[in-house]
Amino acid sequence: MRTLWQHCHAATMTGGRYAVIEDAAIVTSAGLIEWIGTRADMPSVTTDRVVDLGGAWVTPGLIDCHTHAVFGGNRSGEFEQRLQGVSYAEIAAQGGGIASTVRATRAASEDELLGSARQRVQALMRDGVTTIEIKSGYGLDLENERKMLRVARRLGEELPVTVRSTCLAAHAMPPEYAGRADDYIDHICEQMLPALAAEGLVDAVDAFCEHLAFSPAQVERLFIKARELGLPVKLHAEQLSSLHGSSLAARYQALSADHLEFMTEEDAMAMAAAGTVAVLLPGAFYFLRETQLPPMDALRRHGVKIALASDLNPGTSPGLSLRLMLNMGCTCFRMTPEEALAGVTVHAATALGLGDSHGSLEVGKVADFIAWQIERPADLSYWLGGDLPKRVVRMGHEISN
Ligand code: DI6
Ligand code: FE
Repeated sequence: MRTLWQHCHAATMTGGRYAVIEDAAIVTSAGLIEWIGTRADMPSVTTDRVVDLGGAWVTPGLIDCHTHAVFGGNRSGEFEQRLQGVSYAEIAAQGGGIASTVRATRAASEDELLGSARQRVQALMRDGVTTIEIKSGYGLDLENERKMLRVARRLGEELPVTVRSTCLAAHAMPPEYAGRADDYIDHICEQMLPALAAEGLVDAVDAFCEHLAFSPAQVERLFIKARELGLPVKLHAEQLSSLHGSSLAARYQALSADHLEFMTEEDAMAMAAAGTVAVLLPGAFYFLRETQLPPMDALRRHGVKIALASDLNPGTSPGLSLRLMLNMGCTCFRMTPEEALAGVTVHAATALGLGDSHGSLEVGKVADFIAWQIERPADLSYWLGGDLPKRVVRMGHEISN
């Protein structure tokens, strides 16, 4: 079925930048964009259907390229403790933090995890998200990491959203390996990752590179294994301190390095040279009341692609709105609304290895787009969340949300 979508303006995001077509027409067919341009330039084609978008602004479907959407329980009690002055590190030292979510996730059945994650993913979808990355990392053993990754796959099968799954087994130390981080990394490399990859559950491999998690040397062993298995890598780096994990990620042609508040100019240069995307997570910055800002000027000066994501997780960013992250990217990190929009479309696609098929409105790409009833694209960053009127098109078909 060939559909013509017209009476709209399009923010195409082609070439990795904010680019606009006024009075645009979009022809979709077989789930792909067959033609896009100004209505005046449209060649005469026969279409099965013509849709009037009522003067809407069309953007690519939004992409949330960093989430931990699957987990058991929640940590609102720890939020209250932190408001009383207890730090994230102190809570972790008392057996809370990631460890408490690991206990709750292990205790939950696959169907229970699916049920709670479905609601969170649907909340993101109501914001115009058509592609989402979901990490494991609260199971920390083969059986429970598998359970999380299976939930991620099932969400992609049952909801109209494209899901990329990332194995984050190297997120924290499982209690069984307390004090034996190198042994746990060996276990991931020799047992867990090969098994999960063979089951088709892993699209990318991630790790948490930090003093309270894994060292650059341990992460590198994991990256070598990922390369052997033909899997791309990404990394949580420089969130709380500077270990140059982002430079390490760049050396392994990582799809992305994420967080980055404490990165250096040299890290930015390495990432630019490797094409590694900087994924900024203003929800975690805000929720932890962080004050160290990512080096925006260095990232821009060296031409690093910048993505924005929710980091949806129970400990540091219970963020159910990617559009709220657009606002926070602008307000907290001084991004422009154009940069923020590129960060949840074209650069987010690259951060997931989907740059050839998603993230911009151009011929041959998947026809995922949102027609927003807004006056200007900057409105997407301006409102603090909330449900903006819109129509969501995924793979060329309008879906209700
Ligand atoms: N960095 C984060 O912000 C989350 N994971 C990570 O590596 C925190 C996850 C949690 O506290 O549950
Ligand atoms: Fe994260």
